Amino acid sequence: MTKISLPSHSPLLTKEFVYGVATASFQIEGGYEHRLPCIWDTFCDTEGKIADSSHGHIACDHYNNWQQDIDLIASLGVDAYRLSISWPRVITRSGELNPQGVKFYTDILDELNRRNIKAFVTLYHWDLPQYLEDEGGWLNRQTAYAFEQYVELITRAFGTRVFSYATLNEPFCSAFLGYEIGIHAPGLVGKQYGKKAAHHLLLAHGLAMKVLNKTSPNTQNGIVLNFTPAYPLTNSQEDIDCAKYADDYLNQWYMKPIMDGHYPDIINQLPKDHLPDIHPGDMALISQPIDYLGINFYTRQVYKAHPTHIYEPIAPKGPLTDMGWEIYPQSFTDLLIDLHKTYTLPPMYITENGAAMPDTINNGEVNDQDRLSYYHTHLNAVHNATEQGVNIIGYFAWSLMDNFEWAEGYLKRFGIVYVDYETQQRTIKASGHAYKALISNR
Ligand code: NCW
Repeated sequence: MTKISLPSHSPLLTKEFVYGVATASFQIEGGYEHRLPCIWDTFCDTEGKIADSSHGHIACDHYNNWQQDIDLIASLGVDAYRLSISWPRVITRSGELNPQGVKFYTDILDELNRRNIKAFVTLYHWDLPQYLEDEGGWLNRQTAYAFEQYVELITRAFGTRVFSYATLNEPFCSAFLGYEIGIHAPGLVGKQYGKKAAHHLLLAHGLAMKVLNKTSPNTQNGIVLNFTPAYPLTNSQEDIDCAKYADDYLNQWYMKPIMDGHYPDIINQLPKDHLPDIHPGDMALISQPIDYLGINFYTRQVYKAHPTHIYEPIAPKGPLTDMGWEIYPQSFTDLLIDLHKTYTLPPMYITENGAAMPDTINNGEVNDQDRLSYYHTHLNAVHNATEQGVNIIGYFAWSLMDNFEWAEGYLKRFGIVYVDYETQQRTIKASGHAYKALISNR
């Protein structure tokens, strides 16, 4: 396969449909000495947490290479670039703006605007300032108010440079992976933490939406959630109940409060010490209207009832990506249709979709047929959902380029552009060329 193709009548082939590429600050920037430490610096310094014992001090050195990287983005012909702001780069220890950090981003935003590339700015993609973690991080309600202040300051500083804001990226990952099973920063383990952290993250989202309505009423403002659809292994009631529980615990826990103003009913089954600390007015803040919903999709999980582990998925059968994640595009269509049936949805962007694959570079070329085919089947899965009335208005490939893949370090490559970390040379992969062709042939 050399091409990503879609049915000729597809809404994904109209000029209005937004195509973009996405990155996140900690994963690409480096420029470590020009910002405050964050929880991922500390996590990387903790033995045994990162597969290759690496860190984010240099990463793709985007801090120094951002101009060439914008050339690269422009050369792909995309309509939009989704980036995140490093909170510890733009805010000082005393909570004021750091002018040098702000300039780094305003220069990038100005350059994107000059080239007519829409800037989709994520305000939090996991790099919490370490000084806030020292006060309890997302277990401390005050962190939500610190986020509110940061959002107020940074969005005023950005003025009219931005097209769209996302408050948070994947609060599931911050709360569950970071504060419940400990495989992401800050690495806490305990069921008594996960839902408490989740609530403060959602509160931070609600507070930030209120700020954005005031400081940036003309941008599209929303949130980015990840979904890993849960399927029962068999039609037995036990397996169906198990998958439903997992879906409520892992996916709908973040969606339902935003859309419906309350947590899934399984909240009534949780032991008291696992419960979030909900104050009067919190759920109203959390469920304020959003202009759009960002959906990140990678894979599904299959569940079999188990006497003790209520939401332990079974090991996936192939085909798998290099992350060990099952490639199952039908579940992308199923997910979008389910959401459409369950909620009254705003327009949606696919804010991330893509695959890590074991790439090799040969004679200056990366022939990543497996990733190319992932994009082909998943874009068609999105198309199939639009046929059933789901309103998807854009799609972002994760990721623009290979980068620091969190607990996997530099071992997993998600880019449509290959990065040689020794030389910082970028090479567009076959998938990147195919993505470019899809966009320009619309
Ligand atoms: S780990 C994760 N990611 C990857 C990361 O690079 C990016 O920053 C994130 O936004 C790629 O996209 C997101 N997300 C976790 C998704 C959970 C999938 C669960 C699979 C379980 C088998």
